[in-house]
Amino acid sequence: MTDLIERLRAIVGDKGLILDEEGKHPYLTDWRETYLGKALAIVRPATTEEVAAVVKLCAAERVAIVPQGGNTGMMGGGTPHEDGHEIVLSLNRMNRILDIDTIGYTMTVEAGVILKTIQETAAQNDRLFPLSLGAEGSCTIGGNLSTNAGGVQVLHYGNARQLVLGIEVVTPQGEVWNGLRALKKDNTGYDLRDLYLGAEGTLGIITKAVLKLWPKPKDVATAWIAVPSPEAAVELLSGAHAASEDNVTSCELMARQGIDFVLDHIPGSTDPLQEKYDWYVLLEWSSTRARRPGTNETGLAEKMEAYLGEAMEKGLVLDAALAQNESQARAFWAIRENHSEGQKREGPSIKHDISVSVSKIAGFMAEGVAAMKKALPDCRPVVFGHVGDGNLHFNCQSPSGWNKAQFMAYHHAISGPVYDLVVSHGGSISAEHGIGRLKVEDLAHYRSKVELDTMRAIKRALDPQNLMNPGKILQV
Ligand code: FAD
Ligand code: 2HG
Ligand code: ZN
Repeated sequence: MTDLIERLRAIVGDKGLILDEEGKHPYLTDWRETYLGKALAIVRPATTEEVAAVVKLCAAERVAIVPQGGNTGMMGGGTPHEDGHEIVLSLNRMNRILDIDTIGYTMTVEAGVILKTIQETAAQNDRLFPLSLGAEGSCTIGGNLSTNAGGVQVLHYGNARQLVLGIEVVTPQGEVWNGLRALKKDNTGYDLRDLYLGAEGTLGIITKAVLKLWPKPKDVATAWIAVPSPEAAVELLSGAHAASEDNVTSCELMARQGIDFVLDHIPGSTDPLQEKYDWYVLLEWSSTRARRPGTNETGLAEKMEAYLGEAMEKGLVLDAALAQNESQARAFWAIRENHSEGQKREGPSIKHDISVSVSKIAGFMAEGVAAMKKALPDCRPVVFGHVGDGNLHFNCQSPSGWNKAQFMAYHHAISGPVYDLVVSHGGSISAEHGIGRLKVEDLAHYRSKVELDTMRAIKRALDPQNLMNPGKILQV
């Protein structure tokens, strides 16, 4: 083993190697602290060539590799196993923006660039990179692409998969595939790019990407809205598409419970409305058309206000606050984006990152809450999410004061009926967080034999030694 470490050191240098237990620790546990693994070393290459050399060495020595970006994943995909035979290959030193092409609306980046840096670089160039999620200050684009991340603007711009043109990948054999093509059209055989996106590091390591950019919005309206029910939220969104002239960029649903956790645990959070309601929507419309000063033309804020007024008359809205400036809009967003942190601070929770078609949300929700309560009457459902995509974080918080072990004893009793219900509504048991380690058995249970056989065939063909993030997504 000393020999392996020395050969790794020869590739990445001292700066690229973490061997002491204290230094390794943050790389060995996931954001939710569900797993605590061990690793021979944390290896941090600085270039694609170094990644390729590390992978070649590991392939020759039959050492498994766990790729890791910002380590914000929810499914334990970036965490090594407990046996300590793997290395963690962190992309966090590959953090350079390589090119921004404002004419062609693309940005080329290394895989370890933090999402927020990409958003800011785009904005400085009067462009938008629309991927946006609560972990954006720490997650990396390589992790976003490897999980096909969603976030809060999917309903307008699509998942991570739709935001990328080309990628560079180091294969499990240590070969470099340069697929960094900035092409919107490219029908040349099997789509290798799409194979690696969402593969959670099980098929290769994404080292670079060419991302798509959009024009930067110039007029944005944001409202925090109390609604009587999830049905009303869905109907409000349905009408908003036309009322906004197809400018709805976010529509997030929240139940009161999640908001209370944020207000209780995140200092500085304040309730935007005076009264308490059961359900809320955070609605945002954005347009690239700037309001011309000195004209009477109506901007998005006025249009939204008029729309919400009509919706109130129809009983779809109970109360609403329209952000008067950017900092108020940011405060609304902070409440939504702090839902995961609020839940974490409150105590143990079981997450169900599910999707059903938008029109089935309301029906599913009533039955789903009943199923959770039947399994554990004192549990506290925490429902929020990207209602415009039919993606709900249909989470379940432990009864007040319970510890993790106590609550996790109910994991299958709670999740089984919820997932059965999702599947019976034609939905998905993982809408955006992937499978990682946490849902390996669920995937095997809920997907058909033909799908699983095809996935296994792909994995075996590309990674015959099963050294690339083994035990994640699939057991082969
Ligand atoms: P990591 O956690 O490091 O890794 C995730 C997976 O990708 C692992 O399997 C890892 O092996 C693999 N991987 C990482 N980098 C590479 C690479 N370069 N090549 C190959 N494989 C790689 N997710 C959403 O989809 N939508 C949300 O709205 C959302 N909100 C979140 C909010 C919070 C507060 C938190 C903590 C997480 C949230 N997530 C969300 C989950 C998470 O942020 C995303 O999955 C994110 O895309 C992971 O990026 P990362 O760099 O942290 O990846
Ligand atoms: C979000 O939408 C994330 O905020 C995290 O996907 C969801 O914590 C969760 O369950
Ligand atoms: Zn989400």
